[in-house]
Parts: sequence; C-alpha cells; structure tokens
Amino acid sequence: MNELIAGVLDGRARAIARLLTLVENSESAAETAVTALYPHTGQAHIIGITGPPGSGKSTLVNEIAKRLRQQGQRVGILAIDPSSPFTGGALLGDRVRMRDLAGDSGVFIRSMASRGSLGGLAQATWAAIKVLDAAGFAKILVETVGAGQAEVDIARAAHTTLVVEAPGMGDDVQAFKAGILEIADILVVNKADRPGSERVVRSLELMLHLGPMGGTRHHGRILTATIPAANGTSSGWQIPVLPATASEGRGTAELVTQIQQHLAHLQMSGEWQEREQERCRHELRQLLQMRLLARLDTAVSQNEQDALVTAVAAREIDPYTAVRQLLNHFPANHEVSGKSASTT
Ligand SMILES: Nc1nc2c(ncn2[C@@H]2O[C@H](COP(=O)(O)OP(=O)(O)OP(=O)(O)O)[C@@H](O)[C@H]2O)c(=O)[nH]1
Ligand SMILES: [Mg+2]
Repeated sequence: MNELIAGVLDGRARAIARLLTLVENSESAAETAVTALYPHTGQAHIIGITGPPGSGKSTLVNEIAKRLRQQGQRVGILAIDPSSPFTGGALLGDRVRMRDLAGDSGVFIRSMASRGSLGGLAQATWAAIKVLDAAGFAKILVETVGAGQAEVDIARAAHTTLVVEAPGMGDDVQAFKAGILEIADILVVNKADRPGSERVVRSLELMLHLGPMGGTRHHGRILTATIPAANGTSSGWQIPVLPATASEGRGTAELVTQIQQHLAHLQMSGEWQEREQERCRHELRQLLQMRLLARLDTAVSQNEQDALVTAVAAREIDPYTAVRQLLNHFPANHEVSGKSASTT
C-alpha cells in the first residue's frame, strides 16, 4: 500500500489504476488510502457532469478534456454508472468514445459502477476523486448517468456542476423533474444540431426565471440567473444556458471558458471555501450514515430486522417504535439516555 501511495503522489498511471481498484473494492482500502493521501488533496477543480442517459455527457467530457489538455492542464476523468452492477463493461462505450485521449499521459480515465449499495458507490467515488487529486490532476471530470438522488449525491462532490440536457428526450426537461436544476452551475443543451433544441433552451430559460433562483434575461440564447447565496445575498454567479454540439466540438470552447469563469468566481467571491465546507459536511454525513448503518447490521441480525419490518407492515407496531427498538442496540443510545455513563 505504501508503495502504491508513493506512486500515486508521483502521478504514475499504473499506481493510480491499482489504487483505484483497491479503493473501489474495499472500504478499508479506501479508508487507508484517503487517510494517507488527504494532506495532498484540495488542489483539484472538481467538475461534475450529469444529466439524462444519452444526452451526450461522455462526448462532452471528451471534448472538454481535449480543450483542457490544449491548455496544458492534467485531466482526471471518472465515469460513474450507478445503474450498472458491473465495473467496466457497461461503460466500455465511454472508453471507446474517449479514445481521442488514449495514450496521453496527462489524462487518466476510469469507469466505476455500482457493486451493491449506492452509498458504497458514492463513498468509492469520493475516495477516487481524492486519489486523482493527490495524483496532481488539476481538473477532475466526474460523469454521472441519470438524474436520481444518487447522481445528485455524487454531484455534490463537485465544485462546478454541469447539467446536460438534449432535445428529444421526452416532453419535459428531465432536470426539472428530478430537481437537479438546483445543483446546476452551468446548463448545457447538447445536440443543438437536432430539432427542438431551441425549445429546450427556452424551457430551461423559463424554469430559471420562474424557479426560486429568480433570474435576469440576457441576450440571445444565453440565459442567466443569479443564485442567492446561503446567507441570502446574491452570490453573483449567472447560470449560463449553453447550446452545444459535442459530437462536432461546437460550443465546447465557450463551455470551457464558462467552467474557468465559474472557478474564478468561486475563488474571488470566497464561495470556494463555502463549497469546500459544504462538500466536507456532506461527505462526513454520508460516511457517518454508512458507518452507523453498518454498525446496526452488526448489532442486529438481518432476520431480526426483517421481523421488525414485517411487524410494521402488519400494523403490529408503528415505525417509530421499531426504530426505537433498533436504536436500543447502539451503545451510544445508552449514553444519551444516561443508562450507562461510560461506554466504549
Ligand atoms: N446529434 C448529436 N448527437 C450527439 C451529440 N453529442 C453526442 N451525440 C451522440 O449521442 C449518443 C450518446 O452520447 P454519449 O456521449 O454516450 O451520451 P451520455 O450522456 O454519456 O450517455 P450515457 O453515459 O449512456 O448516459 C452518441 O451516439 C453520441 O455520438 C450531438 O451534439 N449531436
Ligand atoms: Mg456516458
């Protein structure tokens, strides 16, 4: 493990690949790796790319990475697929599409898929991001498929989030349905070469106008809205809606410019620190949640848990009572209720 860590810190591709495999497959490996690498992280600009299946995220990632490489930046890419139970196969398509980048030592591409729980995938993703960060990649692009809670969770690991829509993916703009519009820093309407893209731009425009973010109309197709910061004051970032045709590399220069501008905005406004704080809070809570549930599973057998669930379903007991019974298995609960003054 120590050798691998040293290799990662040197930015060696083989070491990175091997450590990522360990991190993906074992929670304790993830813990060891993150503990060792953490002091070397915090340098990377993490960019999340999310949106419905087939909207062109991988194609966009490929184009963004190419442009960042032209600027001399090292780029790490993680493609996350929560819906796929297998690593690799499901995302082979991504690798093929990203072949432009193959052979470039300034780019590292990795696909990750769910093995078991979504919480596990989210945790592995957070750890993998740290591995790439410590390995010195200035930009880390994290592609997540779909628009569910899992994607939103993973997207929360990013400093800058792109939500990618495309025409012809159903009548409504999918981001709105899943509520992922709220996490967007930049909206991309890809497949601008297809009919209906103007309509998607307009409906996004309308949503930003009507939504809680308020908004101001800008010239042409570019729509802007101002996100109120947590403290109620305007953060000053205008969410752009950018049309793009990723398959032809059109609109991607402007996209990369906006990504850089968002980074500059975060740094100048002090929002970078706020986001770091939020990212860390979210990660801590996710880790804690996983650990606490794991503790519960150790303390209470699956059969016992099933019996409780059955009792709740049969209306024999209510869910609150069931949860109280489960919580009774936690030593911490005794401390809180004062039954045991000194545990652990
Ligand atoms: N017409 C058109 N097709 C595009 C464009 N961008 C991507 N595509 C095509 O759309 C299909 C899906 O592209 P991907 O980049 O794999 O989309 P994705 O969002 O990564 O897909 P998943 O990872 O499966 O969710 C591919 O056949 C691309 O060639 C575009 O701008 N215009
Ligand atoms: Mg993809």
